[in-house]
Amino acid sequence: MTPAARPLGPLGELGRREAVLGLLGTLVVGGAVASLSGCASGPELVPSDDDATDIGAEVLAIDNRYEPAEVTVRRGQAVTWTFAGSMKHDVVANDRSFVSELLREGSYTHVFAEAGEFPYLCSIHPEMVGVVRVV
Ligand SMILES: [Cu+2]
Repeated sequence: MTPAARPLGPLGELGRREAVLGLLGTLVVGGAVASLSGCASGPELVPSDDDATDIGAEVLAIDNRYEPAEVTVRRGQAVTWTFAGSMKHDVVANDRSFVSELLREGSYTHVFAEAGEFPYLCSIHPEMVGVVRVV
């Protein structure tokens, strides 16, 4: 029995953890909290541009693919994804510039203001991938 060692052991451990947290806390905790909440609730949603009128391409999100998987639109045009099939899907841009809810029906529209190539996927079916090319 070492009465002094028992309380000091865990306290010493705690002290070390606190020291590490103290050093890294400001750098790490914010990012960790952000990624944890991102994990719990999915990526932060980008509202659908439902009032867009210049729809350059329409994509069907159906089990388990985007049809067509590649579309090209002009800068300023929108892409509308329509959800169908038996499972929920979403569209999540790799750069998070557009992120829909998980939907079984309905649609999601995003206006592309910048030229470029915007790959995306379904957050729960990583094999579902597509790309929007904006020219
Ligand atoms: Cu999916």
